[in-house]
Amino acid sequence: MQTIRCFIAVDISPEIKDRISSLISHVASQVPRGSVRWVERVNLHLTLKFLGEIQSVRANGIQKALDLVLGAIPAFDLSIAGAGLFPSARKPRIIWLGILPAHDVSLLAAKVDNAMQSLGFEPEDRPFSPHLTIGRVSRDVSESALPAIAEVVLKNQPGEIGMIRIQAVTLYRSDLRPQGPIYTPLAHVQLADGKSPNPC
Ligand code: 3AM
Repeated sequence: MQTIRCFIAVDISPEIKDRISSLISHVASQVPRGSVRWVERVNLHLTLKFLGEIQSVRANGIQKALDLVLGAIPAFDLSIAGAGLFPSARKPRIIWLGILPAHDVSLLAAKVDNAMQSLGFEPEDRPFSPHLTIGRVSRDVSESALPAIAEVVLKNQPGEIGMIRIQAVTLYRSDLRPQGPIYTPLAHVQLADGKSPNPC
Protein backbone atom coordinates (compact mmCIF):
# COMPACT_ATOMS: atom_id res chain seq x y z
CA MET A 1 0.00 0.00 0.00
CA GLN A 2 1.47 3.38 -1.01
CA THR A 3 2.08 5.86 1.81
CA ILE A 4 2.56 9.60 1.48
CA ARG A 5 3.70 12.25 3.96
CA CYS A 6 0.95 14.85 4.39
CA PHE A 7 0.06 18.04 6.20
CA ILE A 8 -2.81 20.53 6.20
CA ALA A 9 -2.03 24.20 5.67
CA VAL A 10 -3.29 27.61 4.67
CA ASP A 11 -1.91 29.07 1.45
CA ILE A 12 -0.34 32.52 1.19
CA SER A 13 -1.21 34.97 -1.61
CA PRO A 14 1.44 35.65 -4.29
CA GLU A 15 1.82 39.30 -3.15
CA ILE A 16 2.55 38.28 0.42
CA LYS A 17 4.90 35.55 -0.77
CA ASP A 18 6.82 38.21 -2.70
CA ARG A 19 7.12 40.39 0.39
CA ILE A 20 8.24 37.47 2.54
CA SER A 21 10.78 36.42 -0.08
CA SER A 22 12.27 39.94 -0.09
CA LEU A 23 12.52 39.84 3.69
CA ILE A 24 14.17 36.39 3.54
CA SER A 25 16.74 37.64 1.00
CA HIS A 26 17.51 40.63 3.20
CA VAL A 27 17.97 38.55 6.37
CA ALA A 28 19.79 35.70 4.57
CA SER A 29 22.45 38.12 3.34
CA GLN A 30 23.36 38.88 6.97
CA VAL A 31 23.84 35.34 8.34
CA PRO A 32 26.64 32.92 7.42
CA ARG A 33 25.96 31.17 4.10
CA GLY A 34 24.49 27.70 4.69
CA SER A 35 23.65 28.35 8.33
CA VAL A 36 19.90 28.48 7.64
CA ARG A 37 17.76 26.51 5.16
CA TRP A 38 15.38 29.25 4.04
CA VAL A 39 11.91 28.25 2.86
CA GLU A 40 11.54 28.57 -0.93
CA ARG A 41 8.94 31.14 -2.05
CA VAL A 42 6.79 28.40 -3.60
CA ASN A 43 6.77 26.45 -0.32
CA LEU A 44 5.64 29.27 2.00
CA HIS A 45 2.48 28.26 3.88
CA LEU A 46 0.92 28.30 7.33
CA THR A 47 0.78 24.76 8.74
CA LEU A 48 -2.37 23.81 10.65
CA LYS A 49 -1.70 20.11 11.20
CA PHE A 50 1.07 17.68 10.31
CA LEU A 51 -0.38 14.24 9.54
CA GLY A 52 2.81 12.29 8.84
CA GLU A 53 2.84 9.19 6.66
CA ILE A 54 -0.63 8.10 5.60
CA GLN A 55 -1.94 5.53 3.17
CA SER A 56 -2.59 7.49 -0.01
CA VAL A 57 -6.14 6.10 -0.28
CA ARG A 58 -7.02 8.04 2.91
CA ALA A 59 -6.68 11.43 1.20
CA ASN A 60 -10.29 11.32 0.01
CA GLY A 61 -11.61 10.65 3.51
CA ILE A 62 -9.48 13.47 4.91
CA GLN A 63 -10.93 15.88 2.36
CA LYS A 64 -14.49 14.81 3.24
CA ALA A 65 -13.87 15.18 6.99
CA LEU A 66 -12.45 18.67 6.41
CA ASP A 67 -15.40 19.58 4.19
CA LEU A 68 -17.81 18.70 6.99
CA VAL A 69 -16.26 21.02 9.59
CA LEU A 70 -14.83 23.85 7.50
CA GLY A 71 -18.04 24.51 5.59
CA ALA A 72 -19.43 25.99 8.83
CA ILE A 73 -16.51 28.36 9.51
CA PRO A 74 -16.70 31.83 7.92
CA ALA A 75 -13.65 33.10 6.02
CA PHE A 76 -11.51 35.52 8.03
CA ASP A 77 -8.47 37.80 7.76
CA LEU A 78 -5.06 37.38 9.31
CA SER A 79 -2.16 39.74 9.56
CA ILE A 80 1.44 38.59 9.19
CA ALA A 81 3.74 40.64 11.38
CA GLY A 82 6.89 40.30 13.44
CA ALA A 83 9.42 37.49 13.61
CA GLY A 84 10.57 35.03 16.23
CA LEU A 85 12.47 31.85 16.95
CA PHE A 86 11.62 28.37 18.25
CA PRO A 87 12.43 27.02 20.74
CA SER A 88 14.22 30.18 21.93
CA ALA A 89 16.46 33.03 20.80
CA ARG A 90 19.36 31.39 22.65
CA LYS A 91 19.02 28.11 20.74
CA PRO A 92 17.02 28.91 17.61
CA ARG A 93 16.03 26.09 15.26
CA ILE A 94 12.94 27.49 13.52
CA ILE A 95 12.70 31.07 12.25
CA TRP A 96 9.13 32.25 11.86
CA LEU A 97 6.83 35.19 11.15
CA GLY A 98 3.97 35.98 13.51
CA ILE A 99 0.26 35.56 12.73
CA LEU A 100 -2.35 37.86 14.27
CA PRO A 101 -4.88 37.63 15.74
CA ALA A 102 -4.15 34.17 17.14
CA HIS A 103 -7.75 33.42 18.10
CA ASP A 104 -9.42 32.70 14.73
CA VAL A 105 -6.58 30.67 13.27
CA SER A 106 -6.19 28.70 16.51
CA LEU A 107 -9.89 27.86 16.33
CA LEU A 108 -9.46 26.76 12.71
CA ALA A 109 -6.49 24.56 13.71
CA ALA A 110 -8.53 23.07 16.56
CA LYS A 111 -11.41 22.23 14.17
CA VAL A 112 -8.96 20.61 11.78
CA ASP A 113 -7.36 18.68 14.66
CA ASN A 114 -10.82 17.48 15.81
CA ALA A 115 -11.75 16.41 12.30
CA MET A 116 -8.52 14.45 12.00
CA GLN A 117 -9.06 12.88 15.44
CA SER A 118 -12.37 11.55 14.17
CA LEU A 119 -10.34 9.70 11.52
CA GLY A 120 -7.99 8.24 14.13
CA PHE A 121 -5.09 10.72 13.99
CA GLU A 122 -3.45 11.57 17.29
CA PRO A 123 -4.58 14.93 18.72
CA GLU A 124 -1.92 17.61 19.13
CA ASP A 125 -0.35 17.39 22.57
CA ARG A 126 0.75 21.04 22.55
CA PRO A 127 -1.38 24.15 22.09
CA PHE A 128 -1.36 25.49 18.51
CA SER A 129 1.13 28.31 18.15
CA PRO A 130 0.31 30.29 14.98
CA HIS A 131 3.46 30.95 12.96
CA LEU A 132 4.73 30.90 9.41
CA THR A 133 8.09 29.14 9.15
CA ILE A 134 10.58 30.98 6.93
CA GLY A 135 13.80 29.16 7.83
CA ARG A 136 15.34 26.24 9.67
CA VAL A 137 18.75 26.57 11.27
CA SER A 138 21.09 23.90 9.93
CA ARG A 139 21.98 21.10 12.33
CA ASP A 140 25.70 21.61 11.76
CA VAL A 141 25.72 25.19 13.10
CA SER A 142 27.63 25.22 16.38
CA GLU A 143 25.67 26.17 19.51
CA SER A 144 27.91 29.17 20.05
CA ALA A 145 26.89 30.60 16.64
CA LEU A 146 23.16 30.32 17.29
CA PRO A 147 22.53 33.55 19.26
CA ALA A 148 24.12 35.65 16.48
CA ILE A 149 21.65 34.21 13.96
CA ALA A 150 18.78 35.03 16.31
CA GLU A 151 20.09 38.55 16.72
CA VAL A 152 20.03 39.14 12.95
CA VAL A 153 16.46 37.83 12.72
CA LEU A 154 15.22 39.98 15.60
CA LYS A 155 17.08 43.07 14.38
CA ASN A 156 15.30 42.76 11.02
CA GLN A 157 11.93 42.09 12.61
CA PRO A 158 9.27 43.25 10.11
CA GLY A 159 6.24 45.32 11.04
CA GLU A 160 3.04 44.26 9.32
CA ILE A 161 3.91 42.39 6.12
CA GLY A 162 0.30 42.23 5.03
CA MET A 163 -3.11 40.66 5.43
CA ILE A 164 -4.19 37.29 4.11
CA ARG A 165 -7.81 36.22 3.72
CA ILE A 166 -8.32 32.67 4.92
CA GLN A 167 -11.00 31.15 2.69
CA ALA A 168 -9.70 27.61 2.26
CA VAL A 169 -7.26 25.06 3.60
CA THR A 170 -5.12 22.72 1.54
CA LEU A 171 -4.15 19.11 2.08
CA TYR A 172 -0.54 18.82 0.95
CA ARG A 173 1.65 15.92 0.09
CA SER A 174 5.27 16.48 1.16
CA ASP A 175 8.12 14.70 -0.60
CA LEU A 176 11.39 15.18 1.19
CA ARG A 177 14.32 15.51 -1.20
CA PRO A 178 17.98 16.34 -0.52
CA GLN A 179 17.52 19.61 -2.48
CA GLY A 180 14.51 20.54 -0.31
CA PRO A 181 10.91 19.39 0.12
CA ILE A 182 8.39 19.30 -2.71
CA TYR A 183 4.87 20.16 -1.59
CA THR A 184 2.00 19.09 -3.86
CA PRO A 185 -1.61 20.20 -3.17
CA LEU A 186 -3.94 17.19 -3.10
CA ALA A 187 -7.20 18.93 -2.13
CA HIS A 188 -8.52 22.40 -1.37
CA VAL A 189 -11.37 22.68 1.12
CA GLN A 190 -13.35 25.94 1.25
CA LEU A 191 -14.49 27.74 4.38
CA ALA A 192 -18.15 28.88 4.56
CA ASP A 193 -17.92 31.85 2.18
CA GLY A 194 -14.56 30.90 0.73
CA LYS A 195 -13.75 31.49 -2.92
CA SER A 196 -11.21 29.56 -4.97
CA PRO A 197 -7.83 29.50 -3.22
CA ASN A 198 -5.02 31.84 -4.24
CA PRO A 199 -2.92 30.58 -7.11
CA CYS A 200 0.68 29.84 -6.10
O1 3AM B 1 5.41 25.06 8.50
P1 3AM B 1 5.85 24.44 9.80
O2 3AM B 1 7.33 24.52 10.01
O3 3AM B 1 5.06 24.90 10.97
O4 3AM B 1 7.73 21.62 10.48
C1 3AM B 1 6.98 21.05 9.44
C2 3AM B 1 6.13 22.05 8.72
O5 3AM B 1 5.50 22.91 9.65
C3 3AM B 1 5.94 20.12 9.98
O6 3AM B 1 5.01 19.99 8.92
C4 3AM B 1 5.05 21.16 8.13
C5 3AM B 1 5.24 20.80 6.69
O7 3AM B 1 6.42 20.07 6.54
N1 3AM B 1 6.50 18.83 10.33
C6 3AM B 1 7.37 18.10 9.63
N2 3AM B 1 7.68 16.97 10.31
C7 3AM B 1 6.97 16.99 11.47
C8 3AM B 1 6.83 16.12 12.57
N3 3AM B 1 7.49 14.96 12.62
C9 3AM B 1 6.22 18.21 11.48
N4 3AM B 1 5.41 18.52 12.51
C10 3AM B 1 5.33 17.64 13.53
N5 3AM B 1 6.01 16.49 13.57
